[in-house]
Amino acid sequence: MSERETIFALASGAGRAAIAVVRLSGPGAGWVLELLSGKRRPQPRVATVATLCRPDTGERLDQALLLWFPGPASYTGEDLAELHLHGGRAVIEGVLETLGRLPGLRPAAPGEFTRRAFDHGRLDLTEAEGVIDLIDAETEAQRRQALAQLGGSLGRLYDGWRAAAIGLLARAEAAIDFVDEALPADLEAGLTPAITALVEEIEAHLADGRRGERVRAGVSVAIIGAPNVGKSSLLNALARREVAIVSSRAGTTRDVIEVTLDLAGVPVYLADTAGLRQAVDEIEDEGIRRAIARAETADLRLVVREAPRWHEAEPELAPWLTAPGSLVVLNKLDLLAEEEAGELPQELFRVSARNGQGIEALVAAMERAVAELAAVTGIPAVTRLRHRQGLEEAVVALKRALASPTAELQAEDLRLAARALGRITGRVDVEEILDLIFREFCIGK
Ligand SMILES: Nc1nc2c(ncn2[C@@H]2O[C@H](COP(=O)(O)OP(=O)(O)OP(=O)(O)O)[C@@H](O)[C@H]2O)c(=O)[nH]1
Ligand SMILES: [Mg+2]
Repeated sequence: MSERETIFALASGAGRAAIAVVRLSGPGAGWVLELLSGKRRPQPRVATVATLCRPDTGERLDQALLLWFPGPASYTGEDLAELHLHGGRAVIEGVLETLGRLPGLRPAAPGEFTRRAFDHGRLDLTEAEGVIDLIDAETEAQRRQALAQLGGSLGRLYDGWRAAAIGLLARAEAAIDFVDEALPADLEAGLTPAITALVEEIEAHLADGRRGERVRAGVSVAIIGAPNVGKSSLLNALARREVAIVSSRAGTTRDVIEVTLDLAGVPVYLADTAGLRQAVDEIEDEGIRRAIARAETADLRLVVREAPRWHEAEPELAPWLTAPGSLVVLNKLDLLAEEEAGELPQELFRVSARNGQGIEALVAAMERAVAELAAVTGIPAVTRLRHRQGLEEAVVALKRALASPTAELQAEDLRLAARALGRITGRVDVEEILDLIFREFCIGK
């Protein structure tokens, strides 16, 4: 590898703050610390106060805290320095401008610090993705999952499977060498069950109902029902603010209106939709089409009906009432006298969007359903489509290996399986996927 440039970037958020952190990585990091502070580089990993000055004019830039992490035991695996500055705009600009004028230094590209960490073997690709997810995490479940991934739980699992596939490949290749002789019985006998066992293990991991991907991407919930039953009122009650327009006119909501909730630590996209009925105009017709599309793709549905009319048939709603993932909600409970309310089916959710009755129980049920869909158990789950595709590719190759007519073809399929698994953690031909992954990063990470 040719001598790398030293990169620098503001690692903390943009805008005025108490502290701003500028990070430098590369061979010149230690030299920069000495140049700006006018002192020998500080002791490794010990915070040291220093006055930073422009090297050309001697003008003071800031009273800062310096951290020095000599490579290779740093985040990037290279010499790394952090300047903890006062977070004022002029301080940050003065320091960045000064760094930009120094020879061998340049601003970092998005994700470049983590890319260097990967290049130096400090992280595998799943761990690097864990870093992105942790930065993006907005809920508790997302944080937990990202931390586990960053800690290497997924990487270890996939690397283990890759090692198993390579072990099988070695055995298959041994079989090729024995082609003219009697194959040692244990070699031949052991291979098929071992491949089958690996297939089963990977398939069990894939059959997780997309729990991990849901934690990252969120769970979608659609509110559907006839016009005027109180869908928008329910959305507002659940969101605890007036998001959607409520009116006594049937057909008020035309478009899909979405709010984000945090339920059981998982982001939930709750969508209010147009009431389902025979549309009276073109716009309503389009709204109803969107409502149905949303209901079809949602992970969960709140099917809303009016409590006083719960026994009336609603043909438009019939298929949704019994569909898996549907929670039937009887709204406007406040319109019923107590004894009438007592006659309602107890298994349905009885609420009043107007006075809040029953909303808490509905939220609790939604939380249980969301937790089931996006359970964050101790077991690592598939968190990205990229991983899912690699695992599926490996399973296809392993299954082909089971049916291979010759030892040579079997070996080739096992090699493909190992490569598909290796690509997930970045062990083989990774170049083409690297750019894609690191592009998701922000500058300074
Ligand atoms: N008494 C009572 N009235 C309610 C309740 N929820 C909603 N309403 C009233 O029912 C009417 C319709 O409410 P919306 O929330 O606009 O109903 P919607 O289902 O969104 O209607 P569309 O958007 O037209 O499909 C309004 O007058 C609300 O004030 C409730 O729990 N109790
Ligand atoms: Mg509405």
